[in-house]
Amino acid sequence: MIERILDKAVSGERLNREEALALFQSDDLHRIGMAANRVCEKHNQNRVYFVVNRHINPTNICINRCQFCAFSRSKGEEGAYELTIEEILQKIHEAPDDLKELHIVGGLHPNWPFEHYLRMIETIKKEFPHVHIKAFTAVEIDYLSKISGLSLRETLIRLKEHGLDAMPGGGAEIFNKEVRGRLCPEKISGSRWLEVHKTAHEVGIKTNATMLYGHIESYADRVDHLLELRQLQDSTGGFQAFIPLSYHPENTEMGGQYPSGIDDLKTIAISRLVLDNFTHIKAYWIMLGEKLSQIALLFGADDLDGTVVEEHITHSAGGKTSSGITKQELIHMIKRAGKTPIERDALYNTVKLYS
Ligand code: V47
Ligand code: SF4
Repeated sequence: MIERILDKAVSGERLNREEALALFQSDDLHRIGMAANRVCEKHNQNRVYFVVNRHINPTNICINRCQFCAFSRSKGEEGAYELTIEEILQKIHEAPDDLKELHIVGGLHPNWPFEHYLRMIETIKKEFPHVHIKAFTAVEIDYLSKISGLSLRETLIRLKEHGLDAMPGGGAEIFNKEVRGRLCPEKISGSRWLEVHKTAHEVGIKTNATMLYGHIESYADRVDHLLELRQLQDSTGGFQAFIPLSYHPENTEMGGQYPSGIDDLKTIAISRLVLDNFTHIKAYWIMLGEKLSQIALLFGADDLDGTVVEEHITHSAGGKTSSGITKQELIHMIKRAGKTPIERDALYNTVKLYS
């Protein structure tokens, strides 16, 4: 049964909801993975991407307090922090000279005004004009639009004018209303998340997309989530990469278990097969672990993210990986998977090919 579905995907035909669901229900991981690898090679040949980047989380103070988030704190709570712009600049100064991307996301701070975010981006851009700024999830953008009183479009244009180059894919979680209501009742809806990304694409900001899986959602919820993303990508073409995010349960209100390695690989592979209009599928090594993310390169992923340096969101929730990795280690992982490492910038321009 799944052979026909996989043949269809490999020949470039689009999978429908029932077919995608049948793949999730199948235990034939090898066959699914091989098909995903072939589809991946159609998009990217033998290339696997990575970026010399640094993550910065300006604050963990957040008014939302999602049930699965172990990173956030309320204002005044023990462990709450807020970085000044000078402290952020200091962190970037400590990064290597070949830094290409800053990934900046944080909580919804109750008091910071919109001007603070504009100043943050502008100051970074002035001091580091050669570094791409990939910042603010759709959840933060919606919040910035609220606190500034500007429309979504105007908010995004102002951020772009001050130096925003791209947006990360966080905050998508699972679009299904009931599941989302239990995971993150305070968070913007799935349709608002999609609207923010649509508007970003319209004003010329490329973005990523994610899906948080392995908690209380069903396979059908995952499929519906992927189909919503595929539909928006058909109309805008503004997504660069899709990143499945493997749930980490420790220190969270939700609790539960880690998804299995089998589920991680299956989710990467099926994402590759369903999202026929996405060029890149990212195996985020921070969440998958170095060894499983290397295997994921044979199951449809063509990107490992980057050097990262400092990571709080996954590590607050029981992440077992180190917080950073060297460029040489990433190159080694990719080469040993039989692929060609490509160092990229935040917009997937090639910085260097390592043959
Ligand atoms: O928005 C929060 C998720 C996201 C947990 O776009 C959790 O290139 C697992 O979006 N277990 C932030 N996940 C990370 C993210 C990301 C990471 C790397 C690259 C890119 C990109 C985006 O992490 C949050 C939320 O969806 N998250 N808590 C948790 N306990
Ligand atoms: Fe806040 Fe984001 Fe954590 Fe939700 S996932 S509590 S929005 S930092």
